[in-house]
Amino acid sequence: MNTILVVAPDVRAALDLGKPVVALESTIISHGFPYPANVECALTAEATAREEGAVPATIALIGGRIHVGLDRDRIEHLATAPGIPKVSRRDFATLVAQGSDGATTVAATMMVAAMAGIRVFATGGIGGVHRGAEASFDISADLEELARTDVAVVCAGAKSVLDLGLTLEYLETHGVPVLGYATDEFPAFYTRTSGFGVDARLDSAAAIAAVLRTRRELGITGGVVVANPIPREYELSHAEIDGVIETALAEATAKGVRGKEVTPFLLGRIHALTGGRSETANKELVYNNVRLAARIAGALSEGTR
Ligand code: PSU
Ligand code: MN
Repeated sequence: MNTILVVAPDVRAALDLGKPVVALESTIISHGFPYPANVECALTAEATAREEGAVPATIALIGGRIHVGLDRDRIEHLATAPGIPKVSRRDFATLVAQGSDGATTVAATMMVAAMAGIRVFATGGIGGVHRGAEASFDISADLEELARTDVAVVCAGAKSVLDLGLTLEYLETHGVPVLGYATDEFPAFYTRTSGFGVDARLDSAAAIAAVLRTRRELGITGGVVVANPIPREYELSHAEIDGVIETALAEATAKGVRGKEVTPFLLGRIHALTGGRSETANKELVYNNVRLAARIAGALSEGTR
């Protein structure tokens, strides 16, 4: 294990001292954005965590070793090398055993964060129950991981390429709380609203940290979704994004896209169809999530000193 899990020295030092650490994923780098937006997003996300007093730990597989904290060269590699595999729980051991690289999804990043002792993770959007899942059975492994792994995931909700109602039902069944940060509504990634509620509204990072601490005291395991709406100034309108999503979904169906290719395909088409606006929105919501995650990690770390 020690030789497979490579924890960067600054991440190791922060964890040992009980200082705030925020985990970041890498599927967003290899499959979520085109180059060079992916490098910019990854580096700015890390800088944002530091500005807020937390150490960023970007997680990925490099040559079969699980890295917790990446240097710039490795981020560039994940952003530019062709065919980096997308790693979820299912793929993890196979890719490690083969000495492969891999970009970790929310599910795989949660697994690694838990192995390393990191409690808070920031991303853009989580995977969920896809529209038409009653026929395709396409339900993201992110939801199963949230059911089992003790990490809080700060996100801007989920894209409406998914069936958000079914996604929330699934989380409820598996006992995963959806906490709204300063919102009563579950946000839909590009938009602040979705028409669906959250389980509880909490208006400060300290209040969210208190819930995480209480879960631990009570021995309640599993993940927590912290839903943080995109900042108003970067929000897209439902009118602008809904049509694009319908087009992307229709193209995926027409092309017969299946399995782990579905989400990257849809993300790529949305970016291509909306150009710079959705890319800016996507980057900014990530930074906004990193800021909140760093504050939650900070509040947790104050509670333990
Ligand atoms: N949703 C987004 N952006 C993303 C992803 C999802 O808006 O980058 C990525 C995350 O890494 C997430 C993964 O964990 O896609 C989910 O893939 P799937 O639906 O195949 O489980
Ligand atoms: Mn899927």
